[in-house]
Amino acid sequence: MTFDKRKVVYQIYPKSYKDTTGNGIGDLRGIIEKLPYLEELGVDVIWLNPFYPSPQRDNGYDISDYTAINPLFGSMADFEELVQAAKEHGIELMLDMVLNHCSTEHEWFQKALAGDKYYQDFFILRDQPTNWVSKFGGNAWAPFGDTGKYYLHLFDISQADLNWRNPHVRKELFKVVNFWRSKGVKGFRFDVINLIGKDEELKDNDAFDGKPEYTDRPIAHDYLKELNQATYGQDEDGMTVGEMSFTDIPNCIQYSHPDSHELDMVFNFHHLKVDYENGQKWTLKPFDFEELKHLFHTWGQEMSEENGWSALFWNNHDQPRALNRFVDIEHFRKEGATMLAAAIHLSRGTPYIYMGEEIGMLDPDYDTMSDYVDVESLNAYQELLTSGKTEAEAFAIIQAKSRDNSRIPMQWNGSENAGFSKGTPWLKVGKTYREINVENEKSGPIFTFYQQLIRLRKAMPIIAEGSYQSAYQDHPNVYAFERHLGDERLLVLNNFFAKEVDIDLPESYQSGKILLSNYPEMALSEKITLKPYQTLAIYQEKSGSKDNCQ
Ligand code: TEU
Repeated sequence: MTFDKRKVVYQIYPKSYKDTTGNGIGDLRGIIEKLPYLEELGVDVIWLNPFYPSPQRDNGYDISDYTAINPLFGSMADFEELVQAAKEHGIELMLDMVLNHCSTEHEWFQKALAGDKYYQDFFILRDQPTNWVSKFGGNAWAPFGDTGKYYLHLFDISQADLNWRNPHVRKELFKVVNFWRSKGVKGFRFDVINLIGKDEELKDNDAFDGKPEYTDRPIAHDYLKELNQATYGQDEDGMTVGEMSFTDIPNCIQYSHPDSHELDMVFNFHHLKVDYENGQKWTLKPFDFEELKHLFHTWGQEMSEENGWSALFWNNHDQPRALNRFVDIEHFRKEGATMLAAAIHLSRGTPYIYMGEEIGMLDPDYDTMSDYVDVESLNAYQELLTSGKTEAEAFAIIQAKSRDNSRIPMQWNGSENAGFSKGTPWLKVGKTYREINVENEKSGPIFTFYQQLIRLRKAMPIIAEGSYQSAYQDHPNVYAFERHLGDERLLVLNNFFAKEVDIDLPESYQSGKILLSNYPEMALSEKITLKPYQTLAIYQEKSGSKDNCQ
């Protein structure tokens, strides 16, 4: 059975959601406490970032024990209670499975280091490093103890890549997924899962820091089929999503096509690189609307035609807030937040909401480098200085691009520490929490708009199931698409700019019904004007006409 396309996922970064113990770190009981809030929002699934034992070099993506709870976040009893309590609120859990690599503190790596040959074959060891660059900076290989060999770490030096070619490794990892299934978990998010299929022969490659040597290799698809069969493929109503690093459309179709029996859906990141100079993250550039529009149209169209399925998102724990990147927040935070939401929730795919997005949270706007803690940001700052940037220039880049931007504590109210913790938060709260917080925003336009989007998706099959058709492709300011289901049509217009823009409406939509907008009702006619950051969805129940939206 295929997953339910009416479902909406909400992502929680447990470390920053709600601290109930006063240790400054969010915990599982904090999530239990907030389930009524999540039910009110209307979400169906919550994806939790890793909460397993970990030295926290990469905030839990460096796992040292896959089947336990890090005491920082609570106990296994708390987890079991969370699964149960969530169910009572109509919510399922989705866990983060980091199966491409484990922490060098994991017993597998420790045994390997101690000379155990069986466990040495759990890792990717070579006599000579290749020229591949780690995603967190520097060479991707590090000396393996004093053996003279090197181990591969595509991420931090403390995250050793696992050798999926070894069937024992696959068996161990499948056991992990089944362990959590046995706890009642039906959703899984697989971290960088398109990197698991490294070639047997590892070669130097100057292109893209070596990425083509280990990304989207055909064998990754084989491993996913095997994973599917050995674990979640047997579940009736689960949901799986793969995070695909540096990927392409044909592979994503294959990963998510129902006949492939690999995954239900895929994340890709191309649309979040449209403000990168020459594809480089640690640069400053205003976003390129043409590129964004082109990417959305190409992915939307091709995934629709070939029956692939995308996870749709603007924010996650690795990205600065989309509001800071795409919107004039000084003047149009609310309009921008709601427009961005509609552009995704009404499109074809499964929408993901990252905690705080539903209240229009912003980047923290820290004042000094010492407020940042993320390993990637700290490495990047040093590399920027080495490359000749001044401290002020390097800091401005970190401020705009750091992953800490989205990891700041959730803003619950205007009291100290934003109501997140009674202790000292592990990461400083953002500057805006006295105004932007759940207490203030819950009856406001952003939160209620998200509720409406979630409700509409459940009520209207065209939103959950309809095909995707690009519209107004040449419009310089508007990203627009149509959804088709039988005779039904839905046109969604999104003005990405802080100014009014005109649209010529085809006849069939002039008599349509406005399903949703982030501005008060307007009359439909041949020519309409969209206000700054306006989103407008027009529904036509029986479109007899073949009018094109140009
Ligand atoms: O991120 C995958 C990834 O490719 C990152 O390099 C991402 O593009 C980058 O962080 C953006 O700057 C996943 C997790 O989401 C991330 O939190 C982990 O650090 C990473 O895998 C390693 O497990």
